Amino acid sequence: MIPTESTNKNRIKNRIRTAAGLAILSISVFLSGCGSSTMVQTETEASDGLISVAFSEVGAESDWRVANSESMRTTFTTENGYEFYFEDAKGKQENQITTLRNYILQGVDYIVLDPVIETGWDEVLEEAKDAGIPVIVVDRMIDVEDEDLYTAWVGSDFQKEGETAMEWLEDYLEEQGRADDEIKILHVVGTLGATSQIGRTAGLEDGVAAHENWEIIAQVQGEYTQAKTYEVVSELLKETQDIDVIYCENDNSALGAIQALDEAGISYGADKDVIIISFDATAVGLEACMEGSINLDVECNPLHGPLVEEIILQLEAGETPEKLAYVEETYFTPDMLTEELIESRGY
Ligand code: GZL
Repeated sequence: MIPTESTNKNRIKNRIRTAAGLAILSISVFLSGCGSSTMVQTETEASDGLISVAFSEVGAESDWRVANSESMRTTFTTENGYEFYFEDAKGKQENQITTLRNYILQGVDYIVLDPVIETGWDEVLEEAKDAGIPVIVVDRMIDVEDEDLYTAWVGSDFQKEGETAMEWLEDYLEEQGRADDEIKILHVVGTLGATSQIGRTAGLEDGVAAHENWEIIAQVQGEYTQAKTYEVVSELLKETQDIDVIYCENDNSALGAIQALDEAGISYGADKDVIIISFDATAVGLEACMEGSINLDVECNPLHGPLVEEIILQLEAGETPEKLAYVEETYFTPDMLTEELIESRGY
C-alpha cells in the first residue's frame, strides 16, 4: 500500500526529528571519543517517497526463522512503498546491537527487532529513542526498564502454546488408556532466554506440576536446531531409553530427536511407544506429523510482516497502535493434515 500525502508529511517530520536526534547523538558519541571520525549520515539511502524499514533478525537457525524473514521481505518491498534493510545476527545479541546502532546512524524511519534474548536492550533502545526512531519488536519479547523504549510488539503467546500441548497430552493419554501411567518426559529446550523458550518451558513445567504421575526426567539444550538436538538426544539415549514423551520446543529439534531415535531403533509417533510433541508447524514439521512421526505440532505463526506494516501505517497516519498484537495460532495432529493443507500454508 503506497503511503498517502499525510504519511509523507509525517515522514518528513520524522526525518527532521531523526536528523536533530542524530546530530545530538553524533556530537555526544564523537565527544566521548568512541564514535567514528566520519560524518554521521543523517539520511538513509531511501529514495524520496519510500518509508525505510530496518529489520534486525535473530538468525537462520530454523525453518520458522526463514519463514519469518521472508514474511518481512515480501511485505516491505519497494513496490509497496518501502526501502527495506535486513541483517541476520547469527544468533548473537552483540551483532544485533551493532546492527541497531548502524540503523540509527543511517536515520531509518522504523526499526524492527526480533530479539535473540529478552535482556540487554535498554541502552541501544535509548539511543534509538533519542534519535526519534520508533522500534517495533516482533516474535520474542524484550525485558526493559522503560516500556516506552518500544512502540509495539507482534508475536505469539508462547506459554499458551505450551499449555495447548499439555491439554492435548492429557487427552491423548486418556484415549490411550495411560491416564494413570507414570509418564517420563524428555524436555528438549530451545534457545535459552528466548521468550519462546521461556513460555514453552513454563507451559510444560506447569503441566507436569498439575499431574503427579508425570515427570521431566531430563532437560537437554536443543538450541532450536536439528544438529544440536540430534547430538544431545543421542547422548541421552546412551544413558536411558525409558522415555514416554519427547517435548521439543520447535520442529527442527523434533527432527533431530527423531534422527536419534531412528539410530537407536526406538519407535515413536502415532500409536507408538514414544510420543513426540513439537512447536512451529512449519512444512517440515507438518510433513513429519502427517506421516505419524510427530504426534502433535503446535503452530507458531511466523508471518509477522503484514501486522508490522499495519502498525507502521498507523504511525505514519499519526495514530497510536496497540502495544501488543498476538498472531492467530492453532495446532495439528496427523489426522488433521493433507498435502493440500500443508501446501496452502506457504511455509
Ligand atoms: C518462535 C521463535 C522460535 C521458533 C524457532 O517465535 O522465536 O525461534 O519456535 C525459532 O523455530 O528458531
